[in-house]
Amino acid sequence: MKSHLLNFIFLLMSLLVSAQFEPNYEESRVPQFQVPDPLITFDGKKIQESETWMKQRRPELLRFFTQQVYGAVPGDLDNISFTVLEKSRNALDGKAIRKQVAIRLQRKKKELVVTLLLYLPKKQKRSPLFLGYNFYGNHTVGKDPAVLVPSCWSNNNEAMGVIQNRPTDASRGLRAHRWPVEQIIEAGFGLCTLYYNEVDPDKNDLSDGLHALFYDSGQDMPQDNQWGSLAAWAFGLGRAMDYLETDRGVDGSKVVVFGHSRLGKTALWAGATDPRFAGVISNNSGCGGAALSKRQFGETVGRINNSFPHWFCANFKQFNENEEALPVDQHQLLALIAPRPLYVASAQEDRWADPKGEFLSVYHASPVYGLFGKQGITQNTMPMANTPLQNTLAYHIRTGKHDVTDYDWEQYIKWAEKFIK
Ligand code: GTR
Repeated sequence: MKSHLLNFIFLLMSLLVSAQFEPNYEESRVPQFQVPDPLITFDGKKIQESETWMKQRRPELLRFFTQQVYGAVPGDLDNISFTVLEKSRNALDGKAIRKQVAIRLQRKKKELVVTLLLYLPKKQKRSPLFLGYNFYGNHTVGKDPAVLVPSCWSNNNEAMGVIQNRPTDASRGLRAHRWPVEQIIEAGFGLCTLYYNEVDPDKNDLSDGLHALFYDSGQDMPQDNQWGSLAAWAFGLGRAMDYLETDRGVDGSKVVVFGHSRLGKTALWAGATDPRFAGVISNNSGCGGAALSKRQFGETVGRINNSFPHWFCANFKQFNENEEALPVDQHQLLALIAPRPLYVASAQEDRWADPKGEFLSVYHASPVYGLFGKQGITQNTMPMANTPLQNTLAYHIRTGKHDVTDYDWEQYIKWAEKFIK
């Protein structure tokens, strides 16, 4: 009898705990909240012109996201240099130029080398270009046998050809479906990609990669307001941009930074912190990316910080299960990119990333674009699936899962032809 009672109590408790920790996928259970107004300063002043946005409001928001969300870059590099490792004028059946470039980052006698893979259309001199990280190595974006296999630490994944924590030739081309290189080249854009684990390994000890390069001697953790991995990856995109500005085949004023999922969060932060990026594309970036945190729909601040304690700065953990205390929300991250073109995309089955929260974020960033005379998204209801809204601010939700598809790229190319080229 006693053990029955104990079992019953145990069952009841686990039900209560799981109800509390079960992600919310019900619109009716989204808490009531006020969307912080991007055009009212922290001390209550209304912003009415683009100049005061740029001089007052934007800097205070950027400071908040830097100090409390993604973390500050802790210093400067001593040196950066570029070496072309390989080049061909006959890539992709003669349609493209391929380059592989080593970026050497040096600081206090330490160094980190990151490899860029570039494809540039042959038909023009200087190309606008999409820049984005890949998840498994440059050699996974296509079947091209000349692409170098990285040798850095990687998460074991036999299906993706990562064995004993190293990528292998077996993963060549396994992510080609996410990178329609031919179509990109055909449309007159270049593509530059790099492997995110080369920049900062995606594991939570923060012992290596860019973090190690910037530690003072004896230090093995960033300070509470200093960068997590997302900010380190964003910094890496900036260094790729440093190279792209020197490449005569690239139009450095037309580089669009692109990313999917955690790398979509990264692309947004890169766009917010580095004004050289002419445009930004966030594909299914979700929590800590485009989605409004205060909706607590799907992945929440507490969940993301528990699963990936190394992505954000330590200060961000004060908002675990405490989103209402946030004086900002992610639409203000999007607004930091204004007036530059920005595309946010969701997938219908990607509820974990909260498509509606991603849409509303674009909607609530729109008044800031309006200050600059740029068109955002003015309808406050979500468009139907597969019916993109493409202004300077653009949004689509497509049918299907968390992924990057040909459909997504078709939209990005069409939009970039209009707003970047
Ligand atoms: C998930 C994470 C998401 C998203 C995704 C990804 O596990 O919860 O925020 O970043 O990983 O990057 O693939």
